[in-house]
Amino acid sequence: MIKTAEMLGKIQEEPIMKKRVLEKYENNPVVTPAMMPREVLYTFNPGAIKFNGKYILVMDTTTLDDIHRLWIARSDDGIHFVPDPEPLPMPPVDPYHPETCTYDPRITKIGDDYYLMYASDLSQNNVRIGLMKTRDFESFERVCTASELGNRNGALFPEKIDGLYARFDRPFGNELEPCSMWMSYSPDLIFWGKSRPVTYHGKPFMDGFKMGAGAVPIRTEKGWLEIYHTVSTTCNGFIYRLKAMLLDINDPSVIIGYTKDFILWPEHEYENRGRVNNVVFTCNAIPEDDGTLRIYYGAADTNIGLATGNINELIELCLANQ
Ligand code: BMA
Repeated sequence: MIKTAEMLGKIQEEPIMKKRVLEKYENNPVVTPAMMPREVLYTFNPGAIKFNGKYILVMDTTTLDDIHRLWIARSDDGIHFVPDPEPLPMPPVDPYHPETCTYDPRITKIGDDYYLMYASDLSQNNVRIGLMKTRDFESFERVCTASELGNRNGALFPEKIDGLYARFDRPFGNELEPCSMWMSYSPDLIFWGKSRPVTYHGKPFMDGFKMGAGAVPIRTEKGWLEIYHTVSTTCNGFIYRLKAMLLDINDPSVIIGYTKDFILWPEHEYENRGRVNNVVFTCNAIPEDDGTLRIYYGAADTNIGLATGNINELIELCLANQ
């Protein structure tokens, strides 16, 4: 039907309902390179957790030598962050497994330990998953040297599944057939195996051109809630956006629902222009006692934004697509 000008006028007068499942903080970004104590190129993709009542971000920070280093920022209110004077003191590596860039840290609390699972690059084609732990966010102990080639987006589950540690990972495919999210298991956090793709109705689940774990999964009464990233291709390159999925509590390789629509996407200048344009990317979401979920996210690989939503609403959205 062709719409007349009068009809269009009426449509425009109707109130526009634009409630989103995730709302971005109005004064985003919460961290920018300009806030750092020394000149850096980018601050992005933070691991995030609450520790002794404070919010901690372990950020990807690119120093002027173009190396990605982990760097902590701390806050009392989750909005005003103060970066440490220096990058995070990395524990030593063994000579067979040197690390150049360390990035995308995901923080998982197990018992009294806070694990940081991160991507470790020696070169573009030599990406591995590293793991270290801390109890105070001042000093860090290496759990294992990143040694498996061609894997990243490691996100450690906060509890064992069937007696084994569990993680999401994203083994590399190639540019034509990039891999999606997988699960792997380990008896000791060093040797990983029993790997299997994350599945939906028995089939490997693929969303977008590439996809991978985002946040460390959160246990809920309805299943593991996972915020993940999905990558679309356009004429001008990739767009990184976020969705959520719900996974079986006893077998998290099984998807029991997911949000059909994007829940977070780049739209503002601080998300659209930077080291890599059009990217929102998360490593941790913090569940609060009142049911709020705080998602800290990297924006255009340059800044850090905050978005909040309600955990139950996200679960309901996932369960709408089973
Ligand atoms: C991914 C990771 C992220 C980055 C994203 C967009 O592969 O390397 O650190 O935010 O690409 O550049």
